[in-house]
Amino acid sequence: MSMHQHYTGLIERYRARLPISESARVISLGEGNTPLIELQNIPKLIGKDVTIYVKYEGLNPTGSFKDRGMTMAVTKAVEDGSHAIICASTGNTSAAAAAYAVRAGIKAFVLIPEGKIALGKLAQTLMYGAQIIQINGNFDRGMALVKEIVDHAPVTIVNSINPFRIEGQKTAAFEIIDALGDAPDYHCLPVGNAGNITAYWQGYKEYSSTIDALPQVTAKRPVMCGYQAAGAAPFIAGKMIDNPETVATAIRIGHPQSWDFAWNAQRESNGWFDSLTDEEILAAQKLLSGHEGIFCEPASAASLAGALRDIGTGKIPEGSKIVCTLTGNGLKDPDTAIEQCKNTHPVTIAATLDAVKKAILDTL
Ligand code: AN7
Repeated sequence: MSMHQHYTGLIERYRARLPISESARVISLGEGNTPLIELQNIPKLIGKDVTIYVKYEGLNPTGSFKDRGMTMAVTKAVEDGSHAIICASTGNTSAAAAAYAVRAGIKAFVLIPEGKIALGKLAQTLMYGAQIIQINGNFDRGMALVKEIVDHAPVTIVNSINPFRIEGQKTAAFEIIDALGDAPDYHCLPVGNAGNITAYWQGYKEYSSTIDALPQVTAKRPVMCGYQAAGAAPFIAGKMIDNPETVATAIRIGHPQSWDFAWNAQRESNGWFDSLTDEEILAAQKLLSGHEGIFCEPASAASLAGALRDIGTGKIPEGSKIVCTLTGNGLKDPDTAIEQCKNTHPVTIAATLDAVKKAILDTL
């Protein structure tokens, strides 16, 4: 075998487990194959005997897990002869749709809520050259419009109601089993539309049910723990909510599209949904960056915030192996990061050796 195996994306890696035809032109940017990083400092800090891994999806080509679903959705759209895709988005889906569309040579239309998209996501989507349709309404309104517009214009929806999105995203569970040799005990992730929790659960079930192909894998499946922002927590309310609000704009969603699938994942895995305040989410984001060197966006930190709370109360017992998905890169939302560090903003000093020496010695 060559020493220089070239990774060409998750469709090639998991082709046998994906609904993809031999002849399809694969639209890929080398997505997937993201690191599963064991936290070294935070477990000691909280004084608990747990093993926590983070699946760092922020290292995908456009900086979020959406690329996993988008490589499949756009490959399928192109195969079906579509010339344009459309999505509603809180930001990451629009960036991914825009990138894969331009790669494929088709058009992308993205509906985004005005003023509620993190800066990095807007910058990417502009640079990839998508048609941005900014609406005077939130994500849920945009999603409703996208579902209607397909009867009036020749566009393919690439939100996670597109089943190929879920197919692509399930590969994250495959990668975790491949890395650990088995599923973890608990899998924690942020929940917005609930496409991702649906995809992971499908992935865990599919991989653990084919133990012929992978004799080392047992039938173990994780408990699925879904975390929402308190101001945008329909799964905790038990019903859709109309005016979701949270600093974690990625999950500012009140009408999740994968409602039934997500409840199914919760029931089948004996898992749960819970909510975190914006303060708890931001504290977890800072804890992770400041103690492990891993920078995720606010929505992603809901997974760790939830896990740490549930480890603290013993709901997740000591001895457990836990995976938290970090859905998006911290660089996506520089405004929130800088705002969070406003009390540690650097002071400017004279450009002299003395002043720099003093600045260092005062701090050591
Ligand atoms: C960083 O981009 O819905 O529960 O339009 O960007 O599968 O919806 C983003 C969702 C978590 C929630 N973390 O995942 C969009 C969008 C990040 C996200 C979620 C999103 P789902």
